[in-house]
Amino acid sequence: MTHRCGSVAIIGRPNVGKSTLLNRFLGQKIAAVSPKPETTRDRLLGILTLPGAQVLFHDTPGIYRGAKTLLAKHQVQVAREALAEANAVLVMTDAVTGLTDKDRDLFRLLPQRRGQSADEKISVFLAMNKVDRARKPQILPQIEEALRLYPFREIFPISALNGENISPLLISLVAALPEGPAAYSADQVTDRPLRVLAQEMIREKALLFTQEEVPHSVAVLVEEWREGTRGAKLYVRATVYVERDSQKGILIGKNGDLLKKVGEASRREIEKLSGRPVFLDLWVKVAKNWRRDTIMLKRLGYA
Ligand SMILES: Nc1nc2c(ncn2[C@@H]2O[C@H](COP(=O)(O)OP(=O)(O)OP(=O)(O)O)[C@@H](O)[C@H]2O)c(=O)[nH]1
Ligand SMILES: [Mg+2]
Repeated sequence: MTHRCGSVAIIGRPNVGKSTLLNRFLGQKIAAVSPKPETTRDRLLGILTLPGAQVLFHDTPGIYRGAKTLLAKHQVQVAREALAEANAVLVMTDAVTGLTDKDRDLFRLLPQRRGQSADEKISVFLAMNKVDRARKPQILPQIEEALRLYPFREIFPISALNGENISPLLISLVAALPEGPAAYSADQVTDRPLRVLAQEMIREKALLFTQEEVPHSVAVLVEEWREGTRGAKLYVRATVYVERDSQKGILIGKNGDLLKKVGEASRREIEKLSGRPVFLDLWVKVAKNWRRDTIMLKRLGYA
């Protein structure tokens, strides 16, 4: 039997559901998901091992034009690199909002197919997500417009949230991958250490419980990660960075209530990831304008 292995870049404008889909494919949550745009800031590898194939999914930050801060430029760069390196590309749009100018801009970045050139080898699929909330008559015109703009190999209306149409999509993606042996062991889900996934879960909760400009100003660093001995809790000390004193106040909240909520919710996620009880020691610090600061971006892993 042939065995396939290759990478699939999941690409799309912010907030269409790329990370939700990655988690859905893996059947496990490794990527942060939130209703705020620009949740994903870095490429995240999710490894799906099947009986006849291994799919290396690359979740990417949302692509858009006019990125201003160093962090935002990094995000767009990361997504473009993943797009350039993938064996197959899965573009995602939002069926509820329909195609927007940001989607149309993104279609222009996709590999152009000219005759039998090398680019022909890259299959580009489109997933129109969130169909659980879209009206059926809305979808067909979107498919027609998408096909006028780009020769997608196949288009799938899906719901990353409830799993609708995910299996046929996965079958087509696997068929588009090159033949080859598995690149990772069957039990490996990502190449990132647990502590990095834990940082993402803490950031997800900080995003969830804050509004306006605060989510964009949040970064998380795990400073200490100590395995408990003989059934004792895993000790995790992490710092939530914000850009201004006022944001620090917001994140801590009255009597520390908000930070407590963030801490409890993220502790539960880290316990699921690590499979053991966790003691999470959460701190908030100000790093002035870190999104424009090269050194800070490096420390936070965004460079
Ligand atoms: N109704 C519905 N909501 C969805 C679906 N998929 C994702 N969402 C929601 O859409 C929001 C954004 O989801 P994410 O997975 O974080 O989107 P993303 O494309 O990774 O966003 P960025 O990382 O910011 O680019 C979240 O609130 C999700 O719960 C879906 O199929 N249906
Ligand atoms: Mg994301």
